[in-house]
This record gives sequence, structure tokens and C-alpha cells, in this order.
Amino acid sequence: MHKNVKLLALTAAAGIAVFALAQWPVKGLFAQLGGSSLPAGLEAIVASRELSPDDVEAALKTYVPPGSYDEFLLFASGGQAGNIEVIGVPSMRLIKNIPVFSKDSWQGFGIGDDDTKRLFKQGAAAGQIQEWGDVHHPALSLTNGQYDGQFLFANDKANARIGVVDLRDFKVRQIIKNPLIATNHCGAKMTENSEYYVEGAQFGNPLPFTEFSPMSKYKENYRGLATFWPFDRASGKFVTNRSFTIELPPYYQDLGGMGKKISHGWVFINTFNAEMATPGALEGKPAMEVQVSQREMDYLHVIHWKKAEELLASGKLPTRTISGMKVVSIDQAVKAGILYNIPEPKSPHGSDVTPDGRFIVVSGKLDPHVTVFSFDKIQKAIASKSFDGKDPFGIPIIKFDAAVEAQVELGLGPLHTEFDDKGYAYTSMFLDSSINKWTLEKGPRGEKPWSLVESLPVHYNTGHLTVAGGDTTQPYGKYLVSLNKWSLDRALPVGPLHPQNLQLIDISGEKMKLLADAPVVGEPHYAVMAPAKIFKPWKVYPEVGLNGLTLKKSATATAPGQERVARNGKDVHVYMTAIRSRFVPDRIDVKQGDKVHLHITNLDRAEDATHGFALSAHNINLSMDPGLTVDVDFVADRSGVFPFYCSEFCSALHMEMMGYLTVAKGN
Ligand code: RUQ
Ligand code: CUA
Repeated sequence: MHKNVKLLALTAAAGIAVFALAQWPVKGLFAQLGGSSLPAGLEAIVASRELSPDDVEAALKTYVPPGSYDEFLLFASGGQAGNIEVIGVPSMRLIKNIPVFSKDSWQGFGIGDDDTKRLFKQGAAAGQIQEWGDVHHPALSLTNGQYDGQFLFANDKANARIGVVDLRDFKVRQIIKNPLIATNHCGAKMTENSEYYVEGAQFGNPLPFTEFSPMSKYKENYRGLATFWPFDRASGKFVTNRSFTIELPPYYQDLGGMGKKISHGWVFINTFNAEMATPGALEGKPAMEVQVSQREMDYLHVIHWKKAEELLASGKLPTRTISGMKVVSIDQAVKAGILYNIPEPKSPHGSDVTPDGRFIVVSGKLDPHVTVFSFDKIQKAIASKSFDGKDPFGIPIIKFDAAVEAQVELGLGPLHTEFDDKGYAYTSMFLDSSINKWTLEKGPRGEKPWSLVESLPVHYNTGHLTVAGGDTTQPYGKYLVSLNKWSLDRALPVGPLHPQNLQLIDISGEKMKLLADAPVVGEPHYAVMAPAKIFKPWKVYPEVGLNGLTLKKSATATAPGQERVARNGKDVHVYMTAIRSRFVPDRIDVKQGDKVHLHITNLDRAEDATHGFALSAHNINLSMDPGLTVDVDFVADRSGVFPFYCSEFCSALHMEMMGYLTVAKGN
């Protein structure tokens, strides 16, 4: 189909291409088109590259000319790479890597500097510093349920941690560790006004997880939970001592949908392993995947966090303190009417709330339907006590029929759903490898309600998808990105470990259209997409001598002319400045065994004038953006002569931006 496409035919077939060409600010070119054909030069390119009309249309839609900007920013989780990748849409070009839990020597993150050490210490798990993370679910801060462009949050599934990224400089400001659980999977991310980040446990464990209990006591002693971490916009930090936790059964809490508008104040967290299976392959137990898929139904936890917050504030909800965390027991939560279950089919993953807050869409990977629950019906069921008994922990089970609004047959392996600006829903189909578009209660083009409209194949095995603003109260629509688990033949072969593959899909028209493949590194579990214009990052730091973690004037900032070396016994403090293209001082002479404290201030005020500080044989590389003061401590434990140099090519005389650390033999 790519053979010898005649551009005359293309004109008719791809009116959009011509329309897009008409948008080009190249008047001459459009005139040459004459409404019927492309100029010979373009025709030759199309022919020699064997492009189809569809290819040409996709190319035009994704092309961002040199010097121009993308319309959207995509924040894609880097999975086990522990980072977030910032990608421009529609070009799908990588713009930035944000290291969150893992080191990144480009940004001098975790390569010796004191700030990352402090940050990693906050995020220590069971007393041990973790130098990586498994980032699954990025979330943007919200105001009235819409992205406000201020903060980005990322969870670390492996260690039940959350990182806060400040979008003024796209850097991590805080890492918090939930001391009760070993792993998380992010119940529902941010509430409508970023009041709370809701963290759901993943795998059951004793509370806290650092307390041993034998697996044979799983039902008795293991638990799950949802922790509500209050976020304070002014400081840009979680106020950890004001968090509260609702204890949950040791089913595996999975993804969650956050109430919006009328359902604000509620969260809907699905679970799997209502079987409460435990592993034991060597004792002859079936594999976990078999044990955990026994039941037809798991449970969706329905939690009224707003009421919990009110009751806690007025002292009417008893709590106990475990590992410094305020915990509401399951019994108390049930008694207070803040915790219910609804049966949900089968191996559920996505739990997604429609932009109007009225419906919760659950995707059960082993059920060919998505199940749509009505918030209104849930409220009525609670009020009229339409329960089907209780689960083994005493949590009332809302009758499935009383809560369900629709079940939409979509195909195999529905996983996650988001919404556009027109009233369509889109579900990623893991087994079918497709994006399926369907209608909610009203078909925007007169289609049947609650019905499949279109299925677009993706390559391959899509996990999550993201629509621009697709988890907010006002989606932007326009683009959808499918985050595929397998890439197989989609990229040039580069060895047995394949890249992961993002696919950009245009959803602005009547039919979905695949525009581009974009291989990435790290498992992309989820991504959020927002218009670039809502972000207002700094070009340089607002003043000189700021500490990168506190954004306050650093106690070790050094003004020009104040550079010095101050010795105090074995402690040698070096107050250094960096400016194109020199370090002052540029020689540091110490004795073996001295403890060296470098404090380097980048005095440059020019945009993009970042300096690096690479020190040979000491595992140190710093990065000082214009205005920052960066500190590093190390023991000069080996004698020798160690050059240091700027590792960021900052000027014509960048190669000369260097110095020496000399370490004389001690006695
Ligand atoms: S998850 S696909 Cu956290 Cu869905 Cu990975
Ligand atoms: Cu500073 Cu290169």
C-alpha cells in the first residue's frame, strides 16, 4: 500500500493534508499547490519514501518545525528507571528527564551532592537508602479538578513512596515514605483541589511491614490501607504529620478513581486478591496468578474521605497510632459509614471517574466488559442499605445490581479508561491490543449510549492510555497516547531488551488515527498530558545563591570576591564560585584524611548557563544551574592529584574551566 502513491490522488484522499498545508505560513507553497497537486519536490519525497496519504497526513500533524514548540507536554512514568520523561506532543520528542527516585548524573542527581543525600534519606525504606524506584503513576496538581501546572507527583511502587516535583524548575523537592506498607500502587492520586494524595497499598503486609508475622496468619495479621497525605501548596510539601490512614483488608489495593464534582469527597479503589491467597509454590500451592483469579468478583472500596476528615477534625473518629501514623481501623471506618465495598468483575485494574463525576468505570482485565457504576445509585444503595451482607472484615457489600449503571462489551483485556472533551470514553485493551472508543450515556454523534464505537489496533499490548486532561473535570481531548508494554518489531533491533513503545493517536476527528511511534526507555505505566501553556517554569533561578532543595538562600552561598578556603581541624570548607569559564578557587590542597566540604555557587545569570563539577576518582559530579549553590562532602581518603572540571559545555573556554584537588600523603 506504500507503493507509488500519486500525489494527485493524495489531494483528494487527504483533504486534511492540504488543509494542513494551507496553514503553513508559506504563501508561495500554497499557491503552487493550486488546489490539485503538491510541488514536484514534495511529490518526489513522498514517492521516494513510499509514503501513503495517511503517512503524509500523520507527518504533517506531528511535524513541529525547528525552533517551534509542541502544544502539549506529556509526563510519562519511567517505571523501574525511577524517573519521569517529559515529552513534547505531537512531535513525541524527549525534552527532559526528571530523576525522582533514581540517580541521574546529567543533573548531578545523587552523584555525591548533599541535597540528594538528604532527599534519599527522607525516602529511606526500613532504614535503608533506596537508590532507585518504580514510578508508576504521575499525577499533576489540580485546582477545581483541572491541571494547574504547579506540581507533579510520582509514586514508587517498590517502596511505598511519593515524590513531589516542583514545576517551577522540574525538580524533586520531597520524597515521603509510608512507614506502614512495603509497596504502594496509588489508590487515586490527587483529590480535586490537591487536598490529598491518596496512596493505596499494593501487596498486603503486617502493619507496619517491618513487623514480622508468618504467612499462615495472612487473614489475621496482614492488612492493606489507604493513606491520605495532605498537600500544602505554599510550601510545596506534604504535611506528613497531618496524614490519616484508613485500614483496609489485605486484598491488593490497586488503582483508584477520585471523586469529582458531585462525587468529590469520595474515592473508589479497586482491589484484586479478594481470595487472600498467599504464595507457596514449593509447598505445592498453585501459582499466585491461579489462586488470585478464582473468584468471579473482587471488591471496589468506596471511601468517603471527606467525612473521615470531618469526623477526625471533631474528634469523633477514634484512631490508633502505628509507626507515627494515625490509623482508623476497619471497624471504626464501617461504623462511621465511610467504607463500603461493591463487587467488581474480574482482576480489575483501572477505576476511572467520568469528568462530571457521575460514573465510575471499572476495567476488569479478565472480563470483556467495562463496568460502569453510578455515583447516584451508590448513594441510594447506601441510604437504603441495599447490601449483600458483609465481607470477612465486616465491610458492607453494596448490591452489584443496585450500583451498576451499564456494562459495555468492549473485547478482551480492558485495562484503563479516560475521557475526551466530546463525551467519548477510551479504554486500553491489553489482550486485544487496541484502543476502544465508546459512548457514555449519550452518543455525541447520535450513537447508541453505552456502546462500542470504534477499535483502533495498537502495537502491542497497551497498558494504560492517556488523553490530554483525560482524568480531569475538563478534558482537552485532541490527543491520546497509548503506553504499550511490548514493542516487538516497532523499532530498529537493538538487542533482546526492546524499548517500550508509546503511540500517539489523533482523537480530534470522527475516526481515531495513529500518528506516531515513540520508543522510550523504562516501563511507561501511566502518563499525564497537559497543554504546555499552563506551565510557567523559571528560566533561571530568581536569585543567586539558592539551595536547590529548599529554594532559600543557602548558608554556604558565596558572593564574587568572597571565595575562600576555611580550615577547622580536619574539616576543610571550600567556598567556590563558578562563572564562565572558571572556578575560584581552582586549586584545593588538602591532606589525606581531611574532610572536604565544597560549596559551589554558580554566579551566571544567563539562561542555560549551567556548570558542572566533575571530580576524578571520587564518584562526584555536580550540576549547578544559574543561581544555585550546591554542596558536597567527601573524605580525601587517598593521596594523589585529581583534576576537576566543568562537565557542562558552557562556553568557548569550557575546556579550560578546571582545577586540581591535591591530596598530600598523611602521616
Ligand atoms: S499500573 S500498567 Cu501501576 Cu497499570 Cu502498571
Ligand atoms: Cu562551565 Cu563548562
